[in-house]
Amino acid sequence: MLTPDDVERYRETGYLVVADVLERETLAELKRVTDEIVAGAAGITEHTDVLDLEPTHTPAEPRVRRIKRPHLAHPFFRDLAGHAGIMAVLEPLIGPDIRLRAGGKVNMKSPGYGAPVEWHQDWAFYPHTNADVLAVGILLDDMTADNGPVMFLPGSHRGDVYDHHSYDHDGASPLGAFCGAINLDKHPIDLSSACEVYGTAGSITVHDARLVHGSAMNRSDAPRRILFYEYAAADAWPLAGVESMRDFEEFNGRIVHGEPTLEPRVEPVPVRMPLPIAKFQGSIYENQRTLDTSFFNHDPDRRDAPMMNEEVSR
Ligand SMILES: O=C(O)CCC(=O)C(=O)O
Repeated sequence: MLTPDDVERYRETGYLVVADVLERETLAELKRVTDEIVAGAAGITEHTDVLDLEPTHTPAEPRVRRIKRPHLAHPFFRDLAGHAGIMAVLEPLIGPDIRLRAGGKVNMKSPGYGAPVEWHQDWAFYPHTNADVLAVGILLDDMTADNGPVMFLPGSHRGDVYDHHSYDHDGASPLGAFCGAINLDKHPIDLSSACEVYGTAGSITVHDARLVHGSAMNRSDAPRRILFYEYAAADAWPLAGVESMRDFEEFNGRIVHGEPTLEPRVEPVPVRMPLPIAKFQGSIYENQRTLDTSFFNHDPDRRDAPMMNEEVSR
């Protein structure tokens, strides 16, 4: 259960870490199911609907970057999305009626090469009719200073929605194309107060969909796997084109707590649509390939170099 101070801190900073939310057996099962799905990467050459691969993946030496839409990949993940401990944390933040988003992922961040994620706001991918939208990160491993912890920029959820478009690749329209990462050339945001977040396996992070966040490559010997579920208040509806509602049964089938509604709550939230769609599809890592200037070092062969590329570190 969150205290009123926890809720206040969440409203102020845009994120929280809650320790030991998963029971020991649930965490063990989460790791087992994750390993089982990742084992499916042996022998494959291309990304699939379930697995997103590191650029250095080979069929003989499989390297998985992400399990996509885990709630569709295994019934365990669908059940875990409604975990009573997670719901107890979310209810004071976004109310009792809660829908799981159609996305979600397990970001694998394997030892030695697990990929960075460039700075972004989830809201840029999926704006809704109101701001009661957030993501929960369930730690499969201890997250430490060494294994590519998530970094959050406190308070940034109350500011602008930044440009997540790139402009200089072949065939880009005058509006550019969505690239899933903040254009730091256009918005030289002060990232010096960004906080690395640590926690033990079985703990959860919670962050507001508008919070600026990212993470560096995992250069350590320890894995850093996080299962991210994205949730919205049942009356926060995805804006047209962001998520299909044509299969309304499926849409409402993702209510994990409380009741669905036919009356979206519409509030004056800032919106930039993630359109035209990103040139590379399938995952945030693919979307971010067309970012004009990357912030993080993406080269596992240079893992002793600074984690932020020198020419852009500010
Ligand atoms: O895995 C991480 O470090 C951050 C992930 C993230 O923000 C995302 O995949 O949207």
